[in-house]
Amino acid sequence: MTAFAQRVFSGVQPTGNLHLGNYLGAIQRFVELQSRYDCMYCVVDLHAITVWQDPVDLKNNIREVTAAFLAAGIDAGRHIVFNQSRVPEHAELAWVFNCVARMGWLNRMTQFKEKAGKDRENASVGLFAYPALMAADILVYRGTHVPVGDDQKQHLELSRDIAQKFNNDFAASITANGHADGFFPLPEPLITGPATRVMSLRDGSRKMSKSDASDLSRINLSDDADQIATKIRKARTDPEPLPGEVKGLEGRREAENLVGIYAALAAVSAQQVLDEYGGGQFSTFKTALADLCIDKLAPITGEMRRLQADPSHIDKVLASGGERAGVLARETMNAVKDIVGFIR
Ligand code: AQP
Repeated sequence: MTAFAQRVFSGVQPTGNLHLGNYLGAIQRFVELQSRYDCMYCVVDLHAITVWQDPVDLKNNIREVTAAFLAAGIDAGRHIVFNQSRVPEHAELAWVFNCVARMGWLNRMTQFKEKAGKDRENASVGLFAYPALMAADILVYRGTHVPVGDDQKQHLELSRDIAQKFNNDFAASITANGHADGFFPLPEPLITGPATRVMSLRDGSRKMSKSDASDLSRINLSDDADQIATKIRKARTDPEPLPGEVKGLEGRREAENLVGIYAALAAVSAQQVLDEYGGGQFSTFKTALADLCIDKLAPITGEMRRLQADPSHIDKVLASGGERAGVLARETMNAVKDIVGFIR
């Protein structure tokens, strides 16, 4: 198997209401990985339109995600920040992958089932084929590591299956075209830390999500200090005090979620949080959590607002990132065309 250069790729959908789950599960970790890898962080606008997006809102949301990347500390000079639709090779490779992936594989995707709900007949074809596009996003750069929240684990496994099947199906052609066998790496998910699945503040059985109808269910990256404090104060809990040991959080989803959020924001373990707050009332812990959350998010949200006030700067960052990404994507896509048997 070829030794692949290590490259991180990940994306965030510009679908509005960017929240604390997106930050802790993805963006904060994107920032950490910059010192160890070459990274590509993408605003995945092609994914966004798998469900209806108002065109004016979409433009604003693309800029909002880009601003969040930059405000959180992603260095768009050293790494690559861009929006997906600028690089047509994502869609081009996705088509090839649509022809590699099997219906049975996509039929098993739980996110499609959840998002399409009972009205499957009315869901877009794009929503169904979404994981093949996600595989293309990563593999068009031959990405090796993909930091994501826990909800994306199944899609990542599918990306690996697609890469593996492509490598097997075209093994002879891959070698004949001068590549060592195994044209695509099998990308590894990076799902670590105490907040890989941040749950709704109103219902500990559902993940915090952009599309939840209740704004109280999530902390938006656009919320101010008062909104954050109110949402944490109103967060659902149970009547018991916090336990002293992590084991005591079992079956107490809301408590576990708030402790996980605190741990991720403070960069400590859940046990360390319980060492400090175990045995105490939720009200005390919630006040400390609200203060911590405001403390950590305020510089980021403030910087986001500053950046969003100058859309032309954000657009320049995306244009430059798109150009650099395009060079890499074209190289892969040309090789894929040769391997598949297209004439170019
Ligand atoms: N609740 C979460 N906890 C931890 N990580 C999360 N992510 C999303 N929600 C949580 C991670 O954030 C990254 C970007 O996600 P996305 O915007 O591409 O898509 P999503 O998972 O569909 O986000 P939402 O907020 O849940 O949107 P809707 O409501 O549209 O379904 C990914 O790495 C994701 O794992």
